[in-house]
Amino acid sequence: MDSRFYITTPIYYVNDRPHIGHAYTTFAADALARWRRARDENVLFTTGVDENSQKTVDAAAKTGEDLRAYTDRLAELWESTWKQLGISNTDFIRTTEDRHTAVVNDIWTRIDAAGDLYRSRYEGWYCKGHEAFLSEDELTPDGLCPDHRVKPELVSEENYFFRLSKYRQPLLDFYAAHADFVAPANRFREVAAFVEAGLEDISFSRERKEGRAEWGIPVPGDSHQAIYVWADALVNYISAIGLEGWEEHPADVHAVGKDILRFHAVIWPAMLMSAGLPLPGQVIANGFLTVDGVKMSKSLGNGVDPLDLAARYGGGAAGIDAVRYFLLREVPYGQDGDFSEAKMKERYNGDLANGLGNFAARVLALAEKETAARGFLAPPISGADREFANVLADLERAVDAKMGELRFHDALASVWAAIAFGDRYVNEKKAWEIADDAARNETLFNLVTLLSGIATVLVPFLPGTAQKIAYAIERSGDGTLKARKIEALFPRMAQ
Ligand code: ME8
Repeated sequence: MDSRFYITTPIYYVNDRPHIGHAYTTFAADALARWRRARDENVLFTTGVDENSQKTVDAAAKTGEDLRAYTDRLAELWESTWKQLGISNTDFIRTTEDRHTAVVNDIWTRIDAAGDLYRSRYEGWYCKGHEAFLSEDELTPDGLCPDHRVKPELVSEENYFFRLSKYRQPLLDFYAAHADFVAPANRFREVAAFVEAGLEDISFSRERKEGRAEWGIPVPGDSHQAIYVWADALVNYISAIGLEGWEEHPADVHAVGKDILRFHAVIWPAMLMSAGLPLPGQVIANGFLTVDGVKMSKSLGNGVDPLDLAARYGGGAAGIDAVRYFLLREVPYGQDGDFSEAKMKERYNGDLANGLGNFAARVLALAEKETAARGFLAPPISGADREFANVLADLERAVDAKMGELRFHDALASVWAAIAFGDRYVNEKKAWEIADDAARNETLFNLVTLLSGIATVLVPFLPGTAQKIAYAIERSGDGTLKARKIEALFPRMAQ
């Protein structure tokens, strides 16, 4: 059986630093990657940066840095941010790498050979401030660029066009045969309706002239044109594994935000059909995060830096897990959600410090005492408490089922229900004052088993915390357990 699992995040533009919106998509992909790995699948998980954009040129010009030096610095910033956040990606793609350029050339050549590229005149509104074309619907009602407040110039140039219109029916047939191709389902309906309404061919290149499209991958055989940044960027998913690798096993999941779903669920599959290559298994799209109800944007300067945020919640693995927990627990995947310090603190103190942290601390402190007194905790002779055994088995099943449906928030709610059960169990049994050795041993054995099971299902969500708990519990071949106390997992924060 092919146990490979290939998951990707978008490759992010280097005109900006990572904020928690980018981190959200990346954490969701990371949770899925870790979940698959825990099921012994051989996971390939890629992320990276999209460099061949006019935005890069503009951003570098603003800093006054050399374009190459700026791009290298930003690529390094993105890669090191993911490393510091503990993202388990197995590769990092830059679109200025040779391995990418080579595959982009191959794909372009295949699409051309299929007769799906033709030259035509492109007319559009060119904004000098943006150094980019704006579509009619991006302009203000009186025809101005919304950012620069000037009337863009009507430019007309020859470009290569991709025959996207030809793929309307093949895409609809493909969607009909793959009911899970886009998730959540409501987004799939939007995509299908958009394609149903008809597709227009799209400009796939830009004329290279001074001050425009000088940066980017030249069209094979026509150095006067640069490949449109999206026609270049989407190919990164193949560059990471090579054409043969993709033919053998294309991506299972592309994790993206809702803003770029059409590129991934319409244009990308059409490009692959044209190039005679297999299609990805699924495109999943998260909703948009706002900060205190306002969209994150550079001009507002309200983009929350995920590393700063993690540092404010204790730093290290605990701070990172707190951010991961908040994002995956608070916002049902696919819906828009809001970040605020107040909500984050509430989740942190309520769910992490008082909930998981307190439960782990109680169980491990009691179990350490018992381990110190008797050397170990023995499995109950009477056979485990039925209700207790069911809680763990149900939890594992529930988490698996919910992960499969991308209901991260529900999977976490199930884990917290098991923690609440564990808290009740400690209190009802009064584990700390049971006089009978066998009964006390059984109760503590059960509690440590529950905590250990909770840590296992938390691996995709709170990897650092799961590891700390796992390290505190030692299981021997004969089924006995030893446990030791650990430092507070999530020290309470002042209100
Ligand atoms: O679009 N809430 O890159 P990008 C949730 N280079 N997710 C958010 C978000 C927010 N407020 N802000 C950003 C590009 N994201 C292209 C992609 S892929 C072949 C090329 C996430 O830097 C979300 O996943 O603008 C969104 O789709 C992505 O970042 C856009 O990143």
